Order: sequence, then structure tokens, then C-alpha cells
Amino acid sequence: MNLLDLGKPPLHFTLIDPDKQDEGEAAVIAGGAQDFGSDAIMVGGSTAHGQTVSDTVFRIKRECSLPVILFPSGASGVCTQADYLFFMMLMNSQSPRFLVGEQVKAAPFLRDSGVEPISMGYIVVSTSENPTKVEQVGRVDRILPGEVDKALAYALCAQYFGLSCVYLEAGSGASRPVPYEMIKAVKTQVNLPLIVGGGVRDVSSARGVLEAGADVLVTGTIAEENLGRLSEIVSAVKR
Ligand code: 1GP
Repeated sequence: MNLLDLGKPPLHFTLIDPDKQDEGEAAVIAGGAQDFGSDAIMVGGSTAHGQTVSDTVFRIKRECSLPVILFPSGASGVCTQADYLFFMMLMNSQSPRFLVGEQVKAAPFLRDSGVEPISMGYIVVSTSENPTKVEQVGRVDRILPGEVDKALAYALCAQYFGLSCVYLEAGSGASRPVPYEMIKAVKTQVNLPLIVGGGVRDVSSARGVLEAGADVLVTGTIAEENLGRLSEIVSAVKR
């Protein structure tokens, strides 16, 4: 599946972390996201797994007709109710677990699940002074905001490995989004659909990320905090 089969870019995906609210609240966020014009619901988080993920996906699917894409932190974040799963390699992890270990555990289950994998090169950029959760859990080789060439090298690896898309991630709740210059470099030099997320909480940074070249903008935290702001951001993506 090509990510851009989900729609003509720019696209907006709403990320819901099952550990941040109960299933009912998650379904309300998903319903709102659909009404505002978001293109897909991503479900996952650094600590979310098992039954919590399944219950949340089940409830979202009942209330909302958008495609649901799992965004797992490991094999235990996989469930059968979703439509797609980001089959991701955390490219700048220093742990074999996030390069291929969790994927090996998940693959046989995924084969039998009916959930369609979307391969993705996941690159975590360190935009905050204090390491974000994903930086800590994923044991990343830090990419600092000025290290555009380093991010670009990882993104090129995603292309040469034959992965189907690349995600530049500042981490959920990051104090700043991925630098625009970095997004621009990856967009112009890497021939893959480009997802960008982390730290986007207002229309101005959403526009900045899109103008720099993101095909897909992901927002998570803002949907938990302020659905009105989510609506403004989705409108900015879609105008
Ligand atoms: C995290 O990029 C996503 O994986 C979303 O980040 O929660 O900061 O919007 P936020």
C-alpha cells in the first residue's frame, strides 16, 4: 500500500495514544477528527500495548469511518481490528530491538491478522532540550536540529532499503517541531512520501511544516488538549 493512496497530499493524520484517555474519549477525538477533515487515525504510543490498544481501536472503528493505522512501539502494539500498521524501523535507534527485533516478533502475527503493513523509516530528531519519551525508549543516536545532513543520510537509507515512506519525528509533546530546513532537505533529496510530526500545536507551525514539504502532518497532543485547535490545524492543512 502506498501511503498516498489514502488521499492527495497534504494529508493530516490524528494520533491517539490509548494510554492517554479511555476508549470513549478516544472515540470522541476520532469522531471530531473525521468531522474536521483529518484523513486517518493513527493509534499507538511509547507505552501502549495489548488489550488497551485493541479496545481503543475497536471503539474508534465503531464511531468513525476513517482508516485506522497502528503506530506501535513494539510487537505488543499490534491488534487485528485496525486497517493498516506502520511496519517501522526506528532508523537512528542504537538498539537492535527497534531496528528489527520487535518486527521479527510481530511478523508472523501480522501475516495472519488481515492488517496491511505499510513499511516506514522512522527517524527521531531531538528538538527539545530534555529528551522526549521516544528518544529515551528508542535509545536513539541523537540528531540535533542543525544536523540536517545526518537526518538526510538516515532518510536516504530508508529509500535505499526500499521502505515505502519516511517519518521525521520530533516526539510527542516536543517543544519544537522538526526544523523546516531539515524537512526541506529530505523532501527535495529523498524520493519517498514524507510524514512529519511532533510538537505541532498551532496553525503557524502546521503551515511551516507543510510549506517545507511534508506530505503528511501528524498531530497528537493537541487533540487531547483542545479539539478546537485540532480543527484549526486540519483546516490549515486542507485549505
Ligand atoms: C508523535 O508525531 C506525533 O508520534 C505527534 O506528536 O503529540 O506532539 O502532536 P504531538
